[in-house]
Amino acid sequence: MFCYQCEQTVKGEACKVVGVCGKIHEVSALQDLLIYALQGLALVAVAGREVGVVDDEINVFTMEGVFATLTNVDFDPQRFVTLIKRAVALRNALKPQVQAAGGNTGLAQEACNFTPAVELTELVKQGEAVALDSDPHENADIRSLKHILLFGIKGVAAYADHAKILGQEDDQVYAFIQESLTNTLRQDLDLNDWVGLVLKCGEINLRAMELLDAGNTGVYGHPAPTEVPLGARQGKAILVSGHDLKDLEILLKQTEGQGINIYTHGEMLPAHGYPELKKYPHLYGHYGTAWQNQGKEFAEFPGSILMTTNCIQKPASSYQDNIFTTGLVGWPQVTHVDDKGCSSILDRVKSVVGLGFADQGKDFSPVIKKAQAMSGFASDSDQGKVMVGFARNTVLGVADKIIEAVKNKDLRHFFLVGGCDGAKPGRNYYTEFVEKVPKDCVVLTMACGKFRFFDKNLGDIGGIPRLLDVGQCNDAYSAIQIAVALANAFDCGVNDLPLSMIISWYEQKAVAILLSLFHLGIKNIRLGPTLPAFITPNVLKVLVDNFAIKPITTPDDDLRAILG
Ligand code: SF4
Ligand code: SF3
Repeated sequence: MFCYQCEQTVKGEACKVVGVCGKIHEVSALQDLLIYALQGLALVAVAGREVGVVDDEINVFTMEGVFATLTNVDFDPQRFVTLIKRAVALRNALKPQVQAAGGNTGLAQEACNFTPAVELTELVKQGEAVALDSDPHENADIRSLKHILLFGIKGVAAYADHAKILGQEDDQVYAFIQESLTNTLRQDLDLNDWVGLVLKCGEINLRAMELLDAGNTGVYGHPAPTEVPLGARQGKAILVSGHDLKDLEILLKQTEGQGINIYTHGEMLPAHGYPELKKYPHLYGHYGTAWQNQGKEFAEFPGSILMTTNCIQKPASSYQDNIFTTGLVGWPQVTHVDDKGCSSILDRVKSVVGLGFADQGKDFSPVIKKAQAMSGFASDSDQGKVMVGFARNTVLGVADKIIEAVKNKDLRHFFLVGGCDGAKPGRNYYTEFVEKVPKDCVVLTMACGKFRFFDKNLGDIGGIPRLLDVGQCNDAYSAIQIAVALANAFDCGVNDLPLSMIISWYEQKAVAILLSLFHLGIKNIRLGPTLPAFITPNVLKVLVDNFAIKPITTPDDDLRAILG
């Protein structure tokens, strides 16, 4: 195997034997083969688009297939076998339609003609042949940019999938994912072409995040400042982790009046700020911290656990029977709650005729039954509270106050300290950084990296809290909108604001967000804990020359460099 798509890759180079994330060689090969099968499907889909043949099912399938290969989403080999075979079946069914419409289906390309093997071991061999390092003669810089694009569209696919679940779609996002898959097969593009495609990925990702923002706020309302208890309430309990607000809503509806308290974990924390979610009195509080601590935290939770989307880790035997997956997330031998009987097309029809996308056919009764059979919390416990709900609507609602504080020099600087958390010790940088931020500065945060400091009381500046939780990584659009609105208010560019971005990355959604920031021309981002293994020195030079991106150093040095 050869996988280097995330930050924790072995020795900062690549996972070659087994993934640090727990991905085994077999799954890695099947993921590579799925991407290859999707490239073949995309070749036909792109040719179809040229002659007006656009297939909704293929658009959504391609997006979901790409998302399934994102770090910590799906570790189940059988599900990848199903996806590979489905990709080829869809490709074969589309070809004659495209041909009938006069399209050139690119029949000469191997990816268009590949037939998946019947046996798993043979499929794995097919996957090995198309691994990311399978062409030893490929120019290293071209490969770097090609893989930035591939990993970028994994992030785009993740955001677009979340948006689609909430009824928000834009065909240009599907088209870009398909075009990018076909472009990653091309040998005729030069470095400039690749840089252009990578920046275009940032632009499309911004659109995907905008759709998701519209989905989240359209369905659940704008997040409002909300106190979230970190302790427990006596009684039966279910823990929901991942990023999917729709799954949480379905579960809240299906547990109403049953005496079960619902707790959020990891990136589900911001759910408490949404009016249409916090109205459920049994959405009680938040339990635990970021994804990499789930082994300990899930083992200690006295109820069932629902894992929506990334980031799942190998479940310990102590809780393997208590954890359930849904959506695109999967782990072998873990019970999966799917949405059988409700195809994407049916979703769309329901939505159009006003039936909404009420529950997508999901039935969480196995999760609920397990919670009822478990002990739950024996007593109430108070472990403090945190505040959430400082997304764009709330922050911009007090823009006047913020502008006045900046003009009066009461508020010197904003720091956006956000991004992914992870297991490496170097990530203590982010805790220390926030602790050392001077008292006349505000910290905006988002995504799971905030669990390094989310429960710190930083006080306020004239009523403006010094720690503002904008939301999940899925809410990066909200943070960008805050920055753009402040720039407009001060009649300057985002780069001229007293704002510094201190970003932590782990998986490919963060790659897509970085590309969006580059697309917007945002400079001087400090990135850590380490730079991606898939960026070559020459590509890094392009990024440094154009965007002045820099690695984090120490909190003291970085603060001194920023504030003088
Ligand atoms: Fe390694 Fe990350 Fe790939 Fe997992 S996703 S195999 S940890 S590089
Ligand atoms: Fe975190 Fe996975 Fe990236 Fe959503 S939960 S930010 S790592």
